[in-house]
Formats: sequence, structure tokens, C-alpha cells
Amino acid sequence: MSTGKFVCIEGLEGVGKSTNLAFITDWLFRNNIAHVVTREPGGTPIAEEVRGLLLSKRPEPVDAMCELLLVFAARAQHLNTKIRPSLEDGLWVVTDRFTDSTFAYQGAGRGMPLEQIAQLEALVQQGLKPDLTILLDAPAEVGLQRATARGELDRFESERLSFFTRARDVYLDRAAASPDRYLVIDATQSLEAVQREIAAGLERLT
Ligand code: Z5A
Repeated sequence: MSTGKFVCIEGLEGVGKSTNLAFITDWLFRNNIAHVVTREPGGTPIAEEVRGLLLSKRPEPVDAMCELLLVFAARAQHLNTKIRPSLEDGLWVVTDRFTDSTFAYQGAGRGMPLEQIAQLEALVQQGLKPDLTILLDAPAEVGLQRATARGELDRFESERLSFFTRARDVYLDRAAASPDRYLVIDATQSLEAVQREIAAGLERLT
């Protein structure tokens, strides 16, 4: 039996991931493709609890290694109880963020060594990677302005601009290293232009 496709949408805060996830879901319905839509950190009850730990602001400083391991703990649960079984059932899985976020935020942002992240990726994912990662790319200022306009900022959104500039560079480096698996879209374009490129990328995957 054929497995489903694994699609991930990535990018800095406010670049339009949620907005375009709704477009992707609609595209899948229109094309009669059975699918599951999910997110990271989170996607299962346990992983959502870990998400709460990761995003909430608290008085105790969060150690960078603790943060990294929490991200991968949530991912193991999500991957093994939801993503893999869904793909094996032939469903497409579309996730709002995945391991590229870890390289960008814990790696470039927090300064955790990228090799250590790659080791954890190999351990937890056992070779499973998205078939397509849609990277919505925009200068950090653009997304932060959009996120700030929305209201109260979470623990990550409260980081400095330089954190997000480094994260963007790592996203772009990773996309450049595996161009067959990434679709990089200029997220400063109109929503219609962004969605035309997304639809073309999904079409190629069918
Ligand atoms: N995190 C991590 O550190 N390590 C990891 O491994 C993982 C995650 C997996 C989860 O946040 C946090 O977890 C994240 C990193 C960390 N950091 N933060 N914060 P999240 O993914 O749930 O939240 P987010 O990235 O902050 O998402 P967001 O703020 O909801 O942004 P978005 O989904 O990309 O944007 P949006 O809500 O679709 O759009 C924002 C606004 O812009 C909205 O008003 C839209 O109408 C507008 N918009 C969107 N596109 C356009 C265009 N093209 N033109 C004009 N306006 C637009």
C-alpha cells in the first residue's frame, strides 16, 4: 500500500503559516486527498502539554539543552503516535512546523550545535523527513511586525530581532542544501501570489 505524503510549512513568526495552512487544507479537500493537519510543538495531547511548557513565560530561565530535548520529546510522541501511523494509512500529513524550526530556533537562535540537533533528528526520526517543506521566507522585521500587531507575545516571540535573523539564515541554508525537498516562497508577496506558488508545489507532489 502506498504511503501518504508528508508536507511541512515553515518560517518565522507572522510569515503566514496558519493562513496558508488553511489554504492547503482547502486545496486537499478540493482534490479529494485524505489528510491530517497538525502542528509542532504539539499535535497529540502529551505533545500539546510540552508545547505549553515551551511557550509559556516563567520566572525560571529555561536551559537551552532542556528546551531542545523537550522539543524532540514532543516530536517523538507526535511522530510515532500520529504522523507515522497516518502516513502508513495513506493519508497526507501537513504540519505547521517540524524539525527545520529546531535547527532555526534552538540551533541558530539559541546557539545549540547543529550537529547535536542532527544527531537527535536521526535518533528520533529514523530517517523520516518531509517530502516537501514549504518555507515562507520574509525578513524577520516583517513577521515580527505582523505578530506584534496581533497582541501579547509568547516566550519565543519576545526574542530580539537578531535571534530571528539568524534563524532565517539557517532556514535558507537548509533549503539551499536540499532544493528538491524545499519550496522557498517570498512571503512578502500578496497572499494570492504566495498561494499560487503553494498550489503549484502541491500539484507537483501528486
Ligand atoms: N519552536 C521551536 O522553537 N522549535 C521547534 O522545533 C518548533 C517550534 C517546532 C510555535 O509557534 C513556537 O515554537 C515558535 C517556534 C517554536 N515560535 N514562536 N513564536 P507557532 O508556530 O505556533 O507560532 P508562530 O510561528 O509564532 O506562528 P504565527 O505567529 O501564528 O505566525 P504565522 O502562522 O506564520 O502567521 P499567520 O498567523 O498566518 O499570519 C500573521 C498575519 O499576517 C495575519 O494577520 C495574516 O493575515 C497576515 N498575512 C499572512 N500572509 C500575508 C501576506 N502574504 N501578506 C500580507 N499579510 C499576510
